[in-house]
Amino acid sequence: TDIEPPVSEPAAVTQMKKDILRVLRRRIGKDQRAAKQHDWYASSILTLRDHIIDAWIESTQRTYETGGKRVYYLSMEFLIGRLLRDALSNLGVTRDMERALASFGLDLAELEQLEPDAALGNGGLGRLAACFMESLATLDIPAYGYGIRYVNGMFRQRIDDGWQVELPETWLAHGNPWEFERLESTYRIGFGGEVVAQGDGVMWEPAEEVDATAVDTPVVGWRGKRVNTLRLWTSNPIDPLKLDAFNAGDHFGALAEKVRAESLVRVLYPADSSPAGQELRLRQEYFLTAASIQDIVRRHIQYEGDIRTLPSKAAIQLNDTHPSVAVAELMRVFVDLEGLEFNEAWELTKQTISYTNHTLLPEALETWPLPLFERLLPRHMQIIYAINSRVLREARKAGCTDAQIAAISLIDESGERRVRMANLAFVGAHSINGVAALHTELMKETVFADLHALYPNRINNKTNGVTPRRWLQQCNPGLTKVITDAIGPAFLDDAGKLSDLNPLADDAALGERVAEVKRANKVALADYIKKTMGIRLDPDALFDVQIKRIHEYKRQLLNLIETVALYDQIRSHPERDWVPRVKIFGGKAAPSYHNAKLIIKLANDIARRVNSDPSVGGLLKVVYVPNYNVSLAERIIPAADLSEQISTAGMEASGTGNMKFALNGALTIGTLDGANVEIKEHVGDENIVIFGLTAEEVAAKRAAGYNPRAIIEESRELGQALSAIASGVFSHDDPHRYEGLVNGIYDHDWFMCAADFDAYTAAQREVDRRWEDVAGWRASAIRNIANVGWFSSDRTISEYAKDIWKVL
Ligand code: DL6
Repeated sequence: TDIEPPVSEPAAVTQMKKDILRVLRRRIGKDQRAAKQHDWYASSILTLRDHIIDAWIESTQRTYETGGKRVYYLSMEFLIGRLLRDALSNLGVTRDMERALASFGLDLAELEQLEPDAALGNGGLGRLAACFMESLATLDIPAYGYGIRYVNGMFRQRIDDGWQVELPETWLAHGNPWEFERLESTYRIGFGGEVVAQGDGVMWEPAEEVDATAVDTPVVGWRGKRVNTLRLWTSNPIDPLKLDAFNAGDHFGALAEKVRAESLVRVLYPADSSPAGQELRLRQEYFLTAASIQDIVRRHIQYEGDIRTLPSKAAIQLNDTHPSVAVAELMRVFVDLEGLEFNEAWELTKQTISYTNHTLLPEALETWPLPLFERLLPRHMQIIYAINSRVLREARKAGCTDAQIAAISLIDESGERRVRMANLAFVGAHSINGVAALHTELMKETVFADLHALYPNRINNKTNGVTPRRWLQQCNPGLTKVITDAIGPAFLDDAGKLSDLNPLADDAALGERVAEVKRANKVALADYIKKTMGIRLDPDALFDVQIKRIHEYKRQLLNLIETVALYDQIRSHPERDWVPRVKIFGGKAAPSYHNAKLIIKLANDIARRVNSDPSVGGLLKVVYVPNYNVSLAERIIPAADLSEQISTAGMEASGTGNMKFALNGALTIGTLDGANVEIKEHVGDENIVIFGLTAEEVAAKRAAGYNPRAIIEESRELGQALSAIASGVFSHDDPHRYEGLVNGIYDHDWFMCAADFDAYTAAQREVDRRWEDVAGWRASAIRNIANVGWFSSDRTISEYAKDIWKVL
């Protein structure tokens, strides 16, 4: 490790070089000559991790010393992505690392590609949790994220002949240099069994038990201000090897407990909007919740001594209903283990817990069959009954009707009896928040109307946000540099300061520089697509992007139908001045979601046909990028000109992709749905293209009896596009493939593609018109960047901190 530094080398770089070589030798067991790329990658992370540890320990100590209140964010999903660039950049040592590695002939950008995406989440909800963790550390709020360390995260998507194929994601195959296993933080988690009388009370005697062990990952805030902990639980058998069974020759039986325990954390359920409904999922939810609550209570008792002060020292946020069994578990701890009276326990529980709702889709609201719930968690079932009788008595006293009482009840009695997790979370929380203004209003009017009437002060709004570190600074260094040159670096610490760009929006020189960066990002994306998919793209074409989970309400199908209509138009009117477009799609479908998988196939079928048709003359290209994930988003978003946010109004709770695109200077084409409504208010009507029915109009149309067939018969373009798809123009190998999909639009069109089609095509032509006004487009792009600083997750988290957690 004796290095002679070049004269001009900063001391920090020299030190970094020494550190990397020491780690390589001592921890990886290699010297410079023997080291492979992966060894350098691991050494770089371990070196950086050593830097982080001091700040981590210091942050923890500071919280203990000041006796501060901690935030606990319970989430079944954390969609983290890669951490190397994030940690380097937040610590301000990217350049040092680059130079240190360059001195060994290595390229940091190449090493970064070796890091697997930590994909412990499906989509929006999981990525929001990851942005929140980074913002909590940035705002210097003591916080723990609690989740599950899935061995296989979100599946890897391969596109075979246009079809989605799911493969296991093996992110841990080469180990995970970021994490620390904390064997001392191990808790016993029970399932099943019975409840027995004990003294004056009762005690749960589970039939099965596993151990939950903490595995910690440091989360570094901007400028390294604080390092918080993401604590993921892994499961271990209590008795890993039954030696007597093994010795008796039952080799598999001897390991059965180990296999059962490990299967608990084996996979992330890959459906984002419909509960899996399987016992293993409920076990996972309880496993996460029970381990986290034991950890929280243990820490509290250790430092405060008195369980009654828990609400003043701990704020537990439930990310959707997945961990909402926490309400019953905390009650169980208070009553059965700590000996509190039910009433007091109930007040403490409500003061400690708060809940975020992320969807109004009725099929996404989690419920569990009562017999299953009772078999797995018998004591929790008793507690839920006790809470229910209390709540329903309150409702009766408040004058609720039978119908209202049925809607408020924690038990759905309408068919097979089921436990309603959203109602449990609602009654057990002092705050219930939606994730965008419209969504929050709809919560009050629809799914929670009766609960809201009974408890009118609980629902509040916290519009989502995204971390500008990952979604601007790290993914788009070119744009970050241009902005810094234009308005100085203050926006790096306060995204609201991006508004200083507003007076410069029409400045031609700035417009030119922003456009140059966008073009460079498009060239880089085009290179990637050429290399990985063999499709050549024109970087001067308009890059029109829809990347997100594939779901009918998100209406990728509407975009595809419009693509077919455009394809038709270009061929019929080659004399017109068409704006060259590249339509980029990406996203995963839940493996059991038939129509979503068919939509992926359709996109690929359309792409194959359009891309090989010389008569469109390069005016239209269609690309389906396989295996969309966080890292791909970081590549695609900075290269987008147009952001497709076209869900049926009233169905997308918020969206966060919409914010990332705008922050990177893309214009949005979108409906008045989710956070689009607020983006429009911030960027101004002239800098966004809004079309289609409003949420109110969607509801009214449905109520009045919606007739898509009549609309299709009126719209020539729509009719032609649909019949082309249905008749097999894009599927010669199986002409009937899309008949069912298209018939669905004729027959019921639940997501109102037909109703919005004409407005959508008109909006697309409006986009073309704006694009042709080069200066106008550039000014709009700058106004988008300037006015979406408000959608920083720092703003969101500071609102949670002040209004809900009371920690700021
Ligand atoms: O709040 C984060 C994110 C929203 O931006 C999306 O609009 C919403 O669809 C998403 N919900 C989910 C899972 N749905 N459920 N349950 O990812 O949350």
